[in-house]
Parts: sequence; C-alpha cells; structure tokens
Amino acid sequence: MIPEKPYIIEFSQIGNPEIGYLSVAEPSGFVPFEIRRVYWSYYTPHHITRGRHAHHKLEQVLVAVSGIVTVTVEQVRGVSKDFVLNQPNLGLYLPPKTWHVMEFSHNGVLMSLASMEYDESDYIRDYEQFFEMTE
Ligand code: T46
Repeated sequence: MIPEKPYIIEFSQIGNPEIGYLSVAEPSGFVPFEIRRVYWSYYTPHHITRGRHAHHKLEQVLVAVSGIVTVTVEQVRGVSKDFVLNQPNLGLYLPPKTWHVMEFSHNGVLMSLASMEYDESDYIRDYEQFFEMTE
C-alpha cells in the first residue's frame, strides 16, 4: 500500500563521534518501495528554487546528504508544509501527486531514492493542472 502523506524517515546512524557515521537504505529497511533509481542534485544557489512539480506515479525519499534543503510540499486539495532536511540521516518520503519545491543551502546536496526510472511524462510541471487534479 502506498503511504498517503509525506513523512520524515529517520535512518539509523551507525558509528560514533570519534569515527563518524553512516546510514543505509536497503530493501528490508525504511524505504516503502523498491529503489529503481538514485540521483542527486548540488551546486544550486540559495536564491534558486528547484522542483516546482509533482509526479503522477513516482515515489521518492529525499535525503540532504550535505547542507540543508528545505522542501515545501503540497498535496491535492491540501495546504503547503515545509520539511527541513538538516541531518544526513533524515529522509523525506514523497508520495505521488505531491507538489514539491526545494531550496538549498550553499553546500546542499540532495539525493533522491526513486521508485521508477526517469520518465518526463510522469511529471506534472503546470501548477494549474496540479491544482485541478482529483486525488
Ligand atoms: C524531483 C526533484 C526532487 C534526467 O535526465 N534524468 C533524471 O533522472 C532526472 C531526475 C532529471 N533528468 C533531467 C530532466 C531535466 O532536463 O535533468 C534536468 C533537470 O531536471 P528537473 O528540472 O526536473 O530537476 P529538479 O531538481 O527540479 O527536480 C528533480 C527531479 O527531476 C524530480 O523528479 O522530484 O528533483
């Protein structure tokens, strides 16, 4: 069953302050779909916002592996909500049909674990079209 709402996933942190930490996403773990693609975005100036779209079918978990990324989400007929990804062990689950906008700190690197391969026809890039959608 596909989760209905965006939510924060707290990945385990393996390690300690002396040696540092690692976190892992694996099939038996917290990601509620089979990962079919991983991509990451970086060097986005602070005054630029990325995203500004939703997906018809894609599910994702976004992780700010460096820096801080603020993700503003809105669901069909919903209100917008900010999630601040400021620790590399936090993930934000995004269900399909979630409008999302990302703002990066200067050192922000955003990794996405995605449920499908890239398909431009899965994007809803027109906010009016998103707004008119039914759930
Ligand atoms: C999303 C947010 C969180 C590819 O060719 N292959 C890919 O796998 C991806 C993700 C993108 N592209 C191309 C499509 C565009 O020509 O890369 C270009 C930039 O993509 P976009 O403008 O969609 O980038 P963002 O940062 O606004 O959005 C990305 C993902 O595309 C999107 O699925 O949910 O990150």
